[in-house]
Parts: sequence; structure tokens; C-alpha cells
Amino acid sequence: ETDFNQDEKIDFDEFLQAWKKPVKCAVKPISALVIVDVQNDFISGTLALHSCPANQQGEEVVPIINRVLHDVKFDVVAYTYDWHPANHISFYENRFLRKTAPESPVTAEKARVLDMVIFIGSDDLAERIEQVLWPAHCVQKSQGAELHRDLVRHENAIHVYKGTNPEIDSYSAFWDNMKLSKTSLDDQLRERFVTDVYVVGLATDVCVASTAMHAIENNYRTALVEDACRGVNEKEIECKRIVLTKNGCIFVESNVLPGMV
Ligand code: VGL
Ligand code: ZN
Repeated sequence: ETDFNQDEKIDFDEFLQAWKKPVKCAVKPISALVIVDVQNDFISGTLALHSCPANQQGEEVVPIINRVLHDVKFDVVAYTYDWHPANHISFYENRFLRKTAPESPVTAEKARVLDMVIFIGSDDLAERIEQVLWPAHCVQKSQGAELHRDLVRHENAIHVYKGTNPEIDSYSAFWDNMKLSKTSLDDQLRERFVTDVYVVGLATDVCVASTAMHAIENNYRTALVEDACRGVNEKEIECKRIVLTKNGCIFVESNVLPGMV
């Protein structure tokens, strides 16, 4: 005999996957909003999303994130910054600075923007580095690396800088693309006893998806707020959605968040 509707019975495996710390999460959830890379270069600069295949408008996330910041009482807010030195490995303009591996699908000479190349790594890193070539973007301290001017700056926020090593890219705000080094984000969330992570920002299929995946791996209950994200490639967005969902990430619209009208 049960007092709940069978239709609403939850799949316990699914539940466990999303709630790896069920008691803690249920008794005292502590939420963090992680605002990924809402920087000028992803909105109006060389890497503006509307010039990428998905043709999405990055600036549309700004009023939505502002509303979420104002209406939803998150315990913790974090801003992440793609923060590259000028000689960064991910820049198309820098493709001749490093040796491409013989097995690279395309040579530096033939490569075009958004192609994946394989570089030979420097000694202390991996031997081979797979790298998508993006137009130069978010160079440290440049105007393109600043947060969009209209994005509300929450006081007492955490600020996380990634992609600072010239030899390795970092889509996620937790680890670089080869998980060789981590940022301070996980430690800072842990210090504040965060259980639940809500991810918003740019780009859905690149840095947002990678950050959400690593949040799950770090045992946070993780939600991606879909209408507060914009991406590069439609197919890739759908693909990331499937993989993230399989791994226990939930996808929500901002209007379901408590406090939003
Ligand atoms: C990003 C491409 C290159 C992002 C960063 O923030 O999504 N995309 N670097
Ligand atoms: Zn980047």
C-alpha cells in the first residue's frame, strides 16, 4: 500500500545518480549559480556566437541571467572567465607556433577556423594535444575578455580564470581539457558547502557543457538552465544534452527556479 501515485514513482537508479549525497542534499541544499564565460568576445568579438553555425545570440543570456540573479536566492555565485595568454594553443592565429603531429587530421597550413588539429605537446604535458582552432579570443586583460557590461556583478562572488596555461585549453571551469590541472572552483564551492550547481552562460556545447559534466563528476547535483545559455553548434548542443542527461544532469528553464515569476 502506497500513498503516492504510481505514475509519479521515481526511478531510484536515476535518483541515486543525480543525488550522490541524498541526505545532505535533501536536508540542507546549498545552491551555487555558476555563470560561464559571459565575456565580450563570445558576444560581439571574433568568436561572437552568431557567426558560429548555430547562429545564436550570446547577449540574449544577459537579461535572463540578471533576472535569475535578482529573483533567485542562490547561496553562492561564481563567474568564470576564459582567460588566455596571447600565445594560447587554441588560437587559429597561433597554429604555426607549435608542431602538428603526423596523425593530425589536418596540417596547420590547411587548417581552417573550428578545425581540430593534433599538436605535439611540450615535454611536461601530454605527448599529443587535440585542439579545436578558435579565432583569438579572451586575451587576458583585453576588452574582449571583460564580462558583458550589462551583466549584473554580484558582490561576494567567486571569480574563476581558466585557460591561462598557453599549452592547454580549458573548456570546463573545474579542470583543463586533459584533466592535468584544476582551478580553485571545486575547493571554493566545497568551502561554502555547496550541494547543488546551476550552470548558465556561454557556450552551451563548449564551456557550459564541460563545466556541467565536471560538476556532476564532482558530485554536485547539477542543473543546466537552458534558456540562460547560447551555443555554437546545434548538433553538438543536442549531443551534449543527451550525454549530460545520461550522467544525471537535469535541464530546466529559468522560469521554474524558485522566486522567478
Ligand atoms: C569557449 C571556445 C573556446 C567557451 C571558450 O567559453 O565556450 N569556447 N574557448
Ligand atoms: Zn577559449
